[in-house]
Amino acid sequence: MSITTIDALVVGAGFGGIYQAYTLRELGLTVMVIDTAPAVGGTWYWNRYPGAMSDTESYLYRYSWDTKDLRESPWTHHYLRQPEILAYLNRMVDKHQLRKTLQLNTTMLGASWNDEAQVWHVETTKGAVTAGYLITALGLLSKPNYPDIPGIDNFEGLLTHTASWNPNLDLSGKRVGIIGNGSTGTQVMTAVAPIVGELISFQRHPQYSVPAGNRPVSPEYRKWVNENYDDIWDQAFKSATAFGFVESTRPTMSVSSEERERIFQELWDRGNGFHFMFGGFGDITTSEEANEEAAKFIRRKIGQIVKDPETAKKLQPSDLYARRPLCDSGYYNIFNRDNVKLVDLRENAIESIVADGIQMADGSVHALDVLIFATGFDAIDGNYIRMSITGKKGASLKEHWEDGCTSFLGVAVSGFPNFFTVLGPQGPFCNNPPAIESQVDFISAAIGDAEAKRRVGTKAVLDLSEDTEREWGQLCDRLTDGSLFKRTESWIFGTNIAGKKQATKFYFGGLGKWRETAQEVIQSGFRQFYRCAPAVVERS
Ligand code: FAD
Ligand code: NA7
Repeated sequence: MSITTIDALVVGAGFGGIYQAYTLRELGLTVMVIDTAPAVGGTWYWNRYPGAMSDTESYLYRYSWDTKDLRESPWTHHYLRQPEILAYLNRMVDKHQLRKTLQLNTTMLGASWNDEAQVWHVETTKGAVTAGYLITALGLLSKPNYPDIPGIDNFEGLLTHTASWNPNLDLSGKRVGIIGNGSTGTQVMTAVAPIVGELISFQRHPQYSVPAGNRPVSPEYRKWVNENYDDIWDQAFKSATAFGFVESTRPTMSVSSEERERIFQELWDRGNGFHFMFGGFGDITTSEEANEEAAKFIRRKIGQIVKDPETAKKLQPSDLYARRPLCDSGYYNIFNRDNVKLVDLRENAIESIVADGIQMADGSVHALDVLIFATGFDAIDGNYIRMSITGKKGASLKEHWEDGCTSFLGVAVSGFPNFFTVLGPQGPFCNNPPAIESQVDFISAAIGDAEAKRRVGTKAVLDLSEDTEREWGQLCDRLTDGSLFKRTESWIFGTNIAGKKQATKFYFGGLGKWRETAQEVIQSGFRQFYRCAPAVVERS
């Protein structure tokens, strides 16, 4: 196989890889983007299951820089469905002539840094690539998690994961079982309940979910967004979550119980999970008492929506309301349908998967034609640690991350020169497109700086100092002190995967503060990357 030599190799053709290619090409570099998938889109190519939808308002689930596209291609609803996002990303690729940078159906197998030649040697399924810069945009939720349930291979029906969905799959009239009731599971169930013959939700933990509030975009709303787009993005980039609202600082218990109820009701009627969790009160994820108030409100709603009291009880969580907040388009209502059943795995666990369905601990079998795994992802570092990426000292990234995955700003790792990650570990916990954009802009600014130095004959390799990475990791850890998220099992701290250690996988300081730190690094001339023993500016 041939060796391709280029300036920069970008791995992943989702939101991150596409914009990364765009900015590097603007710097005048030769760029190649590879992806395992046969098409661009990343998340929005793989997750083509019925009901797949972004839970970020549509005007903020896109790039901020192409405002012309916003005005010329109006969206119809407050939330974007998967086909619209996929079409949007394809439009961006075509409009900005990026298709010729793509090499699809190509998987990166591993990479090693050659310190003498100062290049990365990357092995792919289509041959070797030598690149001055290696930028991975492998996705934070892109390695599907298949739970270890005995008998998976015995199933004679159709078994699929939501993250590798064949859009031609027809579920009409079928007996469908689904394991997983997170954001994905609730979306699929809500979408397919009216068309399947029978739907069985095998539920391990019930979930707190609030309405998404999806509705058509009115002409007045659209006019408002068009006229205020710059200010809207400015606010989002300065905020913590970048979800288009000002995060509240009001303590939950500072208002009377009637006022609290009124505020929760207003948030419920407006819709959006992040808005419900962070828009009304400032301590839902840090104070147990406040958390219980929000939890009680949602539990009460479930009790009101679901007619059968036994089913309602099984759907009401009793643990903390402290995972990435869910929102839905009528999830609880589907349990009022005759063809939808709930199996509580805490009462009767799955024993094994058998030829015609799922066998339970009590010996009963649920007969199924289709079994859906909506069991989430080995998030953040999952796609990294399955490859061998070897840095300057010969150690692999997997070894470097043995005690937990760390980075600086979510984009760089010490000892891995000229290597950058988009949405890598310890990046901001927020709406992802603006985080991606901020990180890509930072990465390209760093590469632009190194290239400018190289043009005047200075040897410039971007190699992050160890202290900087350690200090950022310590800051990320400190920012989780008192967080209720940490006490709940989920992908956010990596505890959804059997055998994985809990690790601080996000920077919880907010996107606005992340951007301030990134700006200071840029203004310092990237001194943290040229081995000058800098100090990270602490913000909390
Ligand atoms: P991805 O879109 O995940 O793309 C990564 C690409 O890398 C994939 O195409 C993959 O094939 C490729 N890849 C991985 N490893 C290799 C390899 N070794 N070689 C070659 N290619 C490789 N975020 C939000 O902010 N708001 C939302 O509402 C929201 N909704 C979501 C709904 C679902 C169902 C899911 C799964 C995620 C959602 N997310 C949401 C998160 C979403 O992943 C990000 O918003 C964003 O799409 C990530 O883009 P990305 O380019 O970083 O990664
Ligand atoms: P999540 O949020 O990780 O949810 C996975 C679901 O799968 C959740 O309900 C899990 O139950 C369930 N699960 C996982 N393994 C098992 C086993 N072995 N048995 C039964 N149930 C199991 O993934 P999603 O895809 O829904 O969402 C991920 C993110 O994508 C989301 O936050 C958005 O950002 C988009 P559990 O609750 O752990 O008991």
